[in-house]
Amino acid sequence: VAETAGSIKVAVVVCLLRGQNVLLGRRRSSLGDSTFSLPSGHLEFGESFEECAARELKEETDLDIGKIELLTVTNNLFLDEAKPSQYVAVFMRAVLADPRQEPQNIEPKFCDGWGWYEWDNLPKPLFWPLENAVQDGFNPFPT
Ligand code: 8DG
Ligand code: MG
Ligand code: MG
Repeated sequence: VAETAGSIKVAVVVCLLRGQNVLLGRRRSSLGDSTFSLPSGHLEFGESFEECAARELKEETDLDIGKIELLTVTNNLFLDEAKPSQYVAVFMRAVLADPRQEPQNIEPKFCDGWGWYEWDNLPKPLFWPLENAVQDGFNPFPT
């Protein structure tokens, strides 16, 4: 158990799949700067996971979600920050409402840009919570 009490937050993480590809962006953040991560954001009061995923994806990429479902949950401790935090990360799998829609970089302060990457050939370095999940065998593609 961590010695410093911090805050616990819920993050919703979107695995947006298109064919064999997943959408990733390079972070601009004090957490995991320059690493590749899935679109994500904080769950707001009253939201469902599905609503949060759709809202965050829209805010960050302007993309619209079609079918969406719950995949898994991970528990991530960020102790090296000025304010230690713990995230319960809820991973959702989604596909686009219109597969022809392309991502826009709506929040350039927080992301260098979005791109489609093959799961078997992911860019490096990955944001460490995602890297850990992958190391643990996480795979968002339907089997
Ligand atoms: P918001 O204030 O707009 O709601 O949130 P945000 O600014 O978009 O937050 P974010 O950093 O993009 O995502 C929320 C947090 O989710 C992030 O700081 C750390 C946490 N997180 C995990 N695991 C994972 C993961 O695998 N991928 C991503 N992208 N974030 C994760 O705990
Ligand atoms: Mg975000
Ligand atoms: Mg956000």
